[in-house]
Amino acid sequence: RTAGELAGTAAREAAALLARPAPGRLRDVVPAPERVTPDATADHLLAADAVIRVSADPTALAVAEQLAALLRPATGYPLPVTDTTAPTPAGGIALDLTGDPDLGAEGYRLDVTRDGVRLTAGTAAGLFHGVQTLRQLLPADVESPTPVARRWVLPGGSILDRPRYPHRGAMLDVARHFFGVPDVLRVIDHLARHKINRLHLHLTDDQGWRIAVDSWPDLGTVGGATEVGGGPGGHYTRADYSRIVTYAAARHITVIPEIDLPGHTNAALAAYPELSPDRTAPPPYTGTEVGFSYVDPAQERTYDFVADVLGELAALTPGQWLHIGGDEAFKVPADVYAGFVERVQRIVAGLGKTVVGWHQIAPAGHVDGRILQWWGTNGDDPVTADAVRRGARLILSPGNHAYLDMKYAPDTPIGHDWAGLIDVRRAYEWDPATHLPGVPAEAVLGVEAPLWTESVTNLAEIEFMLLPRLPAIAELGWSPQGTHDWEGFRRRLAQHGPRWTRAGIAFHHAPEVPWP
Ligand code: TNX
Repeated sequence: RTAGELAGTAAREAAALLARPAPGRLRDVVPAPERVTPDATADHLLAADAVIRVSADPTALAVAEQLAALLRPATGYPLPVTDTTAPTPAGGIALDLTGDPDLGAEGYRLDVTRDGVRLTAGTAAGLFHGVQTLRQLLPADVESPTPVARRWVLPGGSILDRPRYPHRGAMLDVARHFFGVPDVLRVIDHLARHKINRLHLHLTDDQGWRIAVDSWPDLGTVGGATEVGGGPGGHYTRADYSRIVTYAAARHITVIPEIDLPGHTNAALAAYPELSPDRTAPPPYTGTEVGFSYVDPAQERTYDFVADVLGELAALTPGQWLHIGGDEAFKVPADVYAGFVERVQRIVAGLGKTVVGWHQIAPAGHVDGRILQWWGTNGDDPVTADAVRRGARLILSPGNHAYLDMKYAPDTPIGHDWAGLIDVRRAYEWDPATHLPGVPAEAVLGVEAPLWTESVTNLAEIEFMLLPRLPAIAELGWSPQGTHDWEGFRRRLAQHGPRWTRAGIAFHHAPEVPWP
């Protein structure tokens, strides 16, 4: 569908919603919290003069300001933030950072009573995730950018919540089509809503190089000047990239940048023919084939290039991880490929970062802490299982469940189907702990939903492919296995359609979800 048609659908949904607002329920949270204890006698009416009180800590204060900024537009309430512990009028929201060590690095506790609302956590990240829950418990109108005159009631009871996995990621391919900073920031907002804590940026591929590198300046200016279909492409300046990283960090999301090596490098070769095996610049590539390009693993200059690029990127990236790609280098013989990956892994380790790579890097030797991102469609993968025995850990992105570039159904206007069709149920119905036979559950760090963008050209199309499948993957990463239940999930998910519509977010009205 075109953006116009999606917007039309959105407008109709908005009208329907205004006619019959749905009551909020403590269980309608996605991803499902670990423990929910409703108390129907304890609903809380947010007062127009409510105050947000917060522990005197700058990171907690930042979360309190974010909460106020979320609630002010729709409520029209002033919601002043104060770190004073002095008694304030009843009916406020308290954010308490002194919380219980059991809540871990990202957990929180939410108590809603008639007299007030209290969020408790041991970390600012925990408070932030609790704020996302609070937001989902208010009526969908809370997503309105302008004031709505109504009562703002939170369902009474308490929630205790902690993530199942430390890695809950989404990947955006900004190489096949380039997306500017505002689009990426908006995607980050969508991740934050669902308690996703990693944004993997696929920054380079055959069709474009998207990050400025001072020591190899033509990578961005020449390598970035194309994209699939022949559009103008683009690249991030260092300042652009830092803006993305900072915006994500403020939402407790770590950016994991990927430089795909040694294959998927046509854009780099077009900018620097000296990296190419025949020292000749290939023409810019705007098609969608894979596996034809590679940087020459047989010359030292290539490793200078890798060290310079990863060195600059490491310096710009506060997070712990650098993703080195490694997929589909079909033209590089297996032994040469393994040697190349081992050298690149050592470069990353030397920069003090942890290596992430697509699971094709499995045959290479182990380096401390390395993480494989598994994107297969058949869980019977002895090579990956062997790398795990040698110490690797896994992020699971099974192509036939988590690939958000797959079509929902045969008539989905964009997307691929090489890994099958992925409707919401298929995105949801798998278990990360047991998906790969021969891999112990402890080796799984979490899940990630990649969005490849050969066929995705604008923000509306990104949102259409992301929603409502991203919440399914987010729930697999966050919620305890015991909450896993398709019927419950689709009912909870349905309550989010009106929220997205209210926020002006395009999404796919998947037929298997009972949208209100
Ligand atoms: C495979 S998944 C690729 C990408 C494509 C994607 C399309 C992976 C590591 N490599 O280069 O964009 O399929 O679905």
